[in-house]
Formats: sequence, C-alpha cells, structure tokens
Amino acid sequence: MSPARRLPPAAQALIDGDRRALARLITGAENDDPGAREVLRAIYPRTGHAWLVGLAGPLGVGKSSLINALLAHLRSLGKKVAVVAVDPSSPFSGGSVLGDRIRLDRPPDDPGIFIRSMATRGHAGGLARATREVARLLEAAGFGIVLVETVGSGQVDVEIRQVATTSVVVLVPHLGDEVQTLKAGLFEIADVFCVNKSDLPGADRARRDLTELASLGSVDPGWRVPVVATSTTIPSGIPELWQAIEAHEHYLDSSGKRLEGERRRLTQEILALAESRFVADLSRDPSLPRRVEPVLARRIDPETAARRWWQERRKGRA
Ligand SMILES: Nc1nc2c(ncn2[C@@H]2O[C@H](COP(=O)(O)OP(=O)(O)OP(=O)(O)O)[C@@H](O)[C@H]2O)c(=O)[nH]1
Ligand SMILES: [Mg+2]
Repeated sequence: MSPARRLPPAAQALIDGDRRALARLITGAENDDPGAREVLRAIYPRTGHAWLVGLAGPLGVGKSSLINALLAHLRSLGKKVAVVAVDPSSPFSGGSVLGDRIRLDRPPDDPGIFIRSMATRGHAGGLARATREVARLLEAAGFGIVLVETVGSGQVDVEIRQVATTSVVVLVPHLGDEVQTLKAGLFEIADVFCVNKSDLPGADRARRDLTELASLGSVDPGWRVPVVATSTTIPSGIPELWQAIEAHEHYLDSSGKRLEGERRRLTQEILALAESRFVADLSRDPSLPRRVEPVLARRIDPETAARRWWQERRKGRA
C-alpha cells in the first residue's frame, strides 16, 4: 500500500488508539459489517507481527485465573495486552462472568489492557475467523500481545492452532484421564504445557509425567515443549510461564517458523473463506432442486449427484 493512500477514518481512529472505535470495529467484524470489512482491508498490511497466545485446556483448570495473573505480570513489565475470551455459546461460561473474573483486580481504566469476549455461534471455523480478525484490529490498535482463552471442547481447542502463534495447554495435577485426552488431541497443539494448581498434591508427579510425554516428541522437532508449574492462588510460576511463551515466540523468529506458521494459517483462512463463498453460491444455483429428485427417487446416490454437478460446473466455466 502506498503511504500516500488515505486510511478510512475509522481505521485512523483505531490506529490512534480510540478504544470506542476499536470496540465498534470488533462488533462490526463479528457481524460482517461492510465498514469493518473496509477497515480490515486497509489495516491488513500493518498486521502479522502480534503474539497470539492461546490458552486451551479442560473446564475449570484455571485458564481465566492464569490470564488474570499474566495480565498483572505483563502490565508490571509495561506491556500492552489484550484478552479475547472465546465463548462457544455456552451459558456456563457467559462472557460477562469471564470478563468480570478477568477484570477483577485491574484498574478499570487501564489503557494498556483491552478485554473482549466473543461468541462463536456454533459456526464451523467461526472461532478461527473471528479471532484472527479481532486480533488484527487489536494489533492495529497497538496491542502486540493478545491472549486467547478457549473452553475445553476438543473442536475449539484444535481450532486454536489455526489462530495462535503459541498454544499453551493448561492441565492440573492428577492427570489420569486428561493424559488420555492429550493423546487424542491436546498434546498435538501444545507449544507450552502448564500444570496449574500446583499448590495441590500431585503437582510434581504431573509435571514429571508431562515432561516425559513431551520428550517423546512434539509436532515441531526443533522445539522442546517446556512444562511449567503454576499456581494462581499462591501465586507462583507466572513469570516462568511468560518466559516459556516468550522463548517460543523467539524460537519462531530465529528458526523461520513464524513465517511457516503464518503461511499455514493464512492458507486455512483463505480456503475457509473461499469455501463459504462457494457454498453460498452453490446453494443459490437454480439447478439444485432438480438435482435432488433422482437422488430422492433412489436412481442415483448423493455422491454421484454432487460429482456430476461439480463436473458440469467445471465444464461450464472451461
Ligand atoms: N487451588 C487452586 N485453585 C485454582 C488455581 N487457579 C484457579 N483455581 C480455581 O479453579 C477454579 C476455576 O478457575 P478458572 O480460572 O475459572 O478456570 P477456567 O479454566 O478459566 O474455567 P472455564 O473457563 O470455566 O473452563 C476457580 O475456583 C479458581 O479459583 C490454582 O492455582 N490453585
Ligand atoms: Mg475461564
């Protein structure tokens, strides 16, 4: 983009640190509002450098409490930090509860903090898309660190990898069943393991078990997944948790993996966006109702109908 090109006023307000503009644009992005789309386009070239730290893990392990503790730690280091709490529409983790809990011990007018909770409304890929867009708005507004909390349903947790530059998997002592869950999915997304509630019995054991698991190999052979023990009640281990996150972010830079990860995430994002357009386009195709009939009459199966449709459309465009 040429520097002479003027930004839309809302984008300029965002970059100038206007928090109301930021809040409005986030709502606009969630609602797919054309004004927000225009701003997202305009700011895009300025984005892509933020640290997006995802905290994933089963219900109640202390993700919100850890975010609260990390917020305090990061503010003491003078860093600006934003929090996005993803609420997959469950009444259990109502945004206000989450927000209140996180905000609890922060000055309400601290300009170095921005907290937002979002509902994914059950759309497949909804978390990834909405979170990435919100993160871009936050980055343009000067928040270079964005912490993302997700609730521990497997689906959402895997999606976090399409968003986060560093994924922290939070667990608690007495892993038992959770180690099985890990094998099924969470293990593959961890860049950092956090054993929270280490004030409870069994923490050392859990830490050893996880360290052993982590040593079996990670998704990225160049990165040894650290295991950090924390407690938000004592509190302890919070600076160490941040150090582990920072170390991973620095590793991404020194190894060239940041670009690789961004390429993977953008590929996914473009595919998902193109797919939703294609699907919308197809569902408006006037030939659709007559294609259903032979399938309904059991003359052909759905797969054959879909394949023929696809082939005809390809020919039509050749
Ligand atoms: N003993 C102990 N309890 C903790 C610790 N951290 C959090 N808790 C408690 O664990 C409970 C759940 O904490 P949250 O921070 O809400 O956990 P969460 O993972 O965000 O929960 P969901 O968002 O509902 O999945 C609360 O009662 C906390 O007070 C800790 O380090 N030690
Ligand atoms: Mg929570």
